[in-house]
Amino acid sequence: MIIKSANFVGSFPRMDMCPESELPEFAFIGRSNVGKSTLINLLTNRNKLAKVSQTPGKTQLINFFLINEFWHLVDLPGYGYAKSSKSNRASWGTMIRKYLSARENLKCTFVLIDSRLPPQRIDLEFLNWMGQEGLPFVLVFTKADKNSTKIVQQNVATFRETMLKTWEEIPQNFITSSTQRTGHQEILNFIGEIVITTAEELALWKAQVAEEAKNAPYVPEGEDEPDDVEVEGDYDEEEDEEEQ
Ligand SMILES: Nc1nc2c(ncn2[C@@H]2O[C@H](COP(=O)(O)OP(=O)(O)O)[C@@H](O)[C@H]2O)c(=O)[nH]1
Ligand SMILES: [Mg+2]
Repeated sequence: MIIKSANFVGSFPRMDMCPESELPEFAFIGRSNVGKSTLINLLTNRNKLAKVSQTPGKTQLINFFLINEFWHLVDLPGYGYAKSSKSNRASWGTMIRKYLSARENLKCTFVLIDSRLPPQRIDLEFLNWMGQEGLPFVLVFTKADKNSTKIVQQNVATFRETMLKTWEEIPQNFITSSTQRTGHQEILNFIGEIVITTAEELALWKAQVAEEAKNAPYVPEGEDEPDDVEVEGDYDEEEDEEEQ
């Protein structure tokens, strides 16, 4: 997928304040400083779309971006910043859990993992919660340029092995570097495949609506139009009302 447009939609403090939408949505989350903002900038090819933060853990907002006018990229606040207060962390948990488990158009969450580190408890706990909730996610190992390919591969393997102690299978993973500008195209292609499916479904649905409109009963000019003509997509509601 090629990014033709990327626009900031807004920042929202709570799930129920997020814009209502049927567009496919993809969320990005990870520990503070894992490289989330940097990755979002790399993905969208915009230098300052997501602020590369100097004060990790400070932003506690859900940030929405509209990509190619057709899908939402959602930048979730980072977790596990040591200096954030207990109450801060608790409200982070509630807000994020609500968004992740209740957002119906959320297609997949990208969970970012620092490729330099051995498996971190906070990441594993978060992933276990995602698993318990049955929420779809993939892993992104960031900052791959900080070590040799061999060490990165070893760390990825260790992470997967650790997960396999409690998981039957693990979703796929991506490896990214902002300095080498690698890994982002694979992520975009992954998103593209899901979005295209949805686009096809949308086109099909539109064709169906057009077909139904074409087959609607002919109404001679001057006569009262039945309520359900020319009200695209409202047929079910109208029928329901008649049955009552
Ligand atoms: N070398 C290298 N540094 C990175 C990479 N990704 C992020 N960083 C750096 O890591 C720091 C934290 O990145 P940021 O995107 O602000 O992390 P966030 O808190 O998860 O949004 C910044 O200094 C980035 O420049 C990467 O792939 N390679
Ligand atoms: Mg950030």
